[in-house]
Amino acid sequence: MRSTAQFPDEQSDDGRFVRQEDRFRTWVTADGRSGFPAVAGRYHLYVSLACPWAHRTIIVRKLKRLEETIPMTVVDPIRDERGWRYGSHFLSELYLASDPRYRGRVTVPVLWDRETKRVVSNSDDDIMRMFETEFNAVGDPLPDLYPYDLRTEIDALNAVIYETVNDGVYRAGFATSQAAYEEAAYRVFATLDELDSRLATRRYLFGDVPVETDWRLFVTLIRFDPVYVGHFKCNLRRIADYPNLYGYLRDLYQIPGIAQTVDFDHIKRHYYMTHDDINPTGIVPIGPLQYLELPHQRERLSAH
Ligand SMILES: N[C@@H](CCC(=O)N[C@@H](CS)C(=O)NCC(=O)O)C(=O)O
Repeated sequence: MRSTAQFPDEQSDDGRFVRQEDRFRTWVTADGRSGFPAVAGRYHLYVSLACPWAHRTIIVRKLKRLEETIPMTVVDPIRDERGWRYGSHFLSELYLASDPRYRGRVTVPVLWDRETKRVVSNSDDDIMRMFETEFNAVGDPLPDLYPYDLRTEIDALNAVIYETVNDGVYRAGFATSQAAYEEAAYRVFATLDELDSRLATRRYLFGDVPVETDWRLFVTLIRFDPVYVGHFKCNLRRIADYPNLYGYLRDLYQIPGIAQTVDFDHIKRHYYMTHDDINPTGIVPIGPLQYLELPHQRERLSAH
């Protein structure tokens, strides 16, 4: 095994990438019982446009019409050894203000409370859910991205997609042994193959309307051909090679407001220029050409 892991503290002895736990997991609630009531103007979201986990929270903020309620700061796409930065500030300042002993990786997304001046959450899963369910009185109750009667199934599919696809591409890309890489990479494609079949008869993962699982998957699919195929060596197939996943990706991309949340320049520059252990030259590839505006013809799968 080579010793040059991208994140040495998150590497197992057999060369696997084992992601750190989220440190801040307080909840903003509609009724304020947590001490953090869902009111307009109190919270601030810090994101990177490159990061798939942050991207999920940007999409939910947009779909739930929370852009005025929850202002957002976009960090620079390139990190140096001092971490994420915006203007003359570093994201680490927010972490250290909340916990002076914090020694983990400083990650996006971050939901910051302007009143107590601390990080409420650095968990994208939790931030998505808060935006989906707790801000209905100040945002928009529709679309319902976490419908009550589907919650068990949504949670189950989220878990598979997280482990094998969302984090799966990172497990492949950050592996430092051939065995760990192959195991993770094959699992990525096993799940993508299954999802492609599932999407042969359904417009979205759970039927006629997208739910949070679709957006959780979207953020990985949109980065797949430009980044994960090359940079993370997930190259058995491209999304563009999948008959159903490719149309599904275009369908989601063409939903009003979504294309504006996708910044391929930040995405490509971030991955290829920041992970210097896996791309030491920092050269950013010129391709691929993409055709995400092409008709997707998936309306035919809708019941109405
Ligand atoms: N578990 C976090 C994951 C966030 C994460 O890993 N973000 C990456 C960017 S894609 C990051 O900020 N990395 C900072 C670093 O690697 O130092 C979440 O759920 O939000």
